[in-house]
Amino acid sequence: MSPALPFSSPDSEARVTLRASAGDTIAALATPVGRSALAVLRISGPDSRRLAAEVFRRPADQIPERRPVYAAYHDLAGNSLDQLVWTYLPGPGSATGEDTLELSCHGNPLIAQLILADLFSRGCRPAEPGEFTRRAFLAGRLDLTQAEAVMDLIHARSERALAVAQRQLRGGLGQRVENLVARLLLALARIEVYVDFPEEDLPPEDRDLVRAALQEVLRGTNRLRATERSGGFLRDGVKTVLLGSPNAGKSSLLNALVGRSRALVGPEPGTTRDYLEELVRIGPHLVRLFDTAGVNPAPGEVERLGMAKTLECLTEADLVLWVVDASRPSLELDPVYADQLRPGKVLVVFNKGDLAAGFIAPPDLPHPTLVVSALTGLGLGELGERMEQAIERLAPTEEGDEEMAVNARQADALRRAGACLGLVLDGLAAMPPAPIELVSSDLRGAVDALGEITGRVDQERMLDALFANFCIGK
Ligand SMILES: Nc1nc2c(ncn2[C@@H]2O[C@H](COP(=O)(O)OP(=O)(O)OP(=O)(O)O)[C@@H](O)[C@H]2O)c(=O)[nH]1
Ligand SMILES: [Mg+2]
Repeated sequence: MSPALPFSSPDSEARVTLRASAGDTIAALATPVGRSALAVLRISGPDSRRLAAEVFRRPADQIPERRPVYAAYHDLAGNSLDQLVWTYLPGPGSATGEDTLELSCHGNPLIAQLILADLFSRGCRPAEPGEFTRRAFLAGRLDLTQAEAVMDLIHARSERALAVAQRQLRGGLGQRVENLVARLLLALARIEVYVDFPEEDLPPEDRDLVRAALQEVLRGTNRLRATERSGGFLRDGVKTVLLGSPNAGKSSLLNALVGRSRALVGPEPGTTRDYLEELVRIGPHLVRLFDTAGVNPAPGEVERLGMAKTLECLTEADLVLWVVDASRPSLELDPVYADQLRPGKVLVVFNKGDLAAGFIAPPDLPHPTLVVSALTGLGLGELGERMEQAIERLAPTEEGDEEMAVNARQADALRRAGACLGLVLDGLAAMPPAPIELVSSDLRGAVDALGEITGRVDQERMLDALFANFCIGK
């Protein structure tokens, strides 16, 4: 399933597998509670084979492996609870690395409940949240980035979020991090030899080699860290604010983009008082669209409160759709709002294009413009495309990084690794160079920080392996 990562010795995996499978046997419903064609129950742990033998009334040594079987499930009292399909997968070649049993019963929550209750009375216990994935990690079937990807995959709400989660689940991010770690360890090995021989100084040619390698790792670390912004976009959506004068058609545009009548629309200015938000998919992206109270130069009391909320939304916006009525085009905006309209995050949307035949947007605006009609649908396809392009520009990725997006935990580890590497590089560049013990300790700090990302780095073991390739004095 997961590609073999460098340095994970079979020995260390055997150790964790032992620990994981010394545990108890867990069971849980893997599908939502409710009526459906099927419900899936998962069981993992050392009792899986015994349970299969008991409930399907077969000798324990005649349990088919890796093959679906259709049979009646018998509870402790001997009642048949359901005719279902079950599959037994022995460890370590299962998802959790343990013996597992999977049941597909009829999708009535009562059946699933009765089966679960029976399994519990036979010695299983209810699985805790995430426990199957946790066991997979402990058994070395997944690294931490892959375990996190399982959650991301389940929660993904856009095509891009799906693609990123899939790639991470395949080990894409873990592999990248492990490559960086491997390069750090080579550098560490080169340096540490001299810790043991204090009378020798790190020769200049070694120092240059190490520095060049570390600079490259630092670049790789920063590059990965830069994908955090798109990570935020994937999980929470790109915060996009509809801003403009009262009556420009902001709420109508929100409704058009969402595809249903979500916001109140009215002929009177000042219809929207409080902001409202709605998730919408624009191309492969998830967008969190905010409809706001119009910016009125002479607001009433409640309108003023609404406008304060508009400003709050605006300051946090990733992208702004500045909506202007094309039939009465005015680009005047209170400076408090206008100051937030930094180029790169603004699209000027001239709405009511149906009322302004022949309208041409002023060419001297510092933002891209387009003409639409929320009423007739004119230009809405183009609006989607332009939003898509703007989002791509907000979180630019280097080639090959399109399906990478680190989360906050990973970004924090990358930041700490980068800080350690900065210290190492400063230490090596200083004249005279910093003591080698210090440099090596900072370098280990960087290895540790990166290791937290996958949770797989067994430093001592890797160092042993690496040092084995170095001869003394080198
Ligand atoms: N002809 C035409 N009318 C539109 C268009 N978009 C909105 N309208 C009308 O303009 C009026 C105001 O629309 P809203 O969507 O409520 O405008 P808003 O910007 O949300 O207004 P506030 O909430 O008051 O700030 C309504 O009567 C809409 O039917 C359009 O593209 N063409
Ligand atoms: Mg409105």
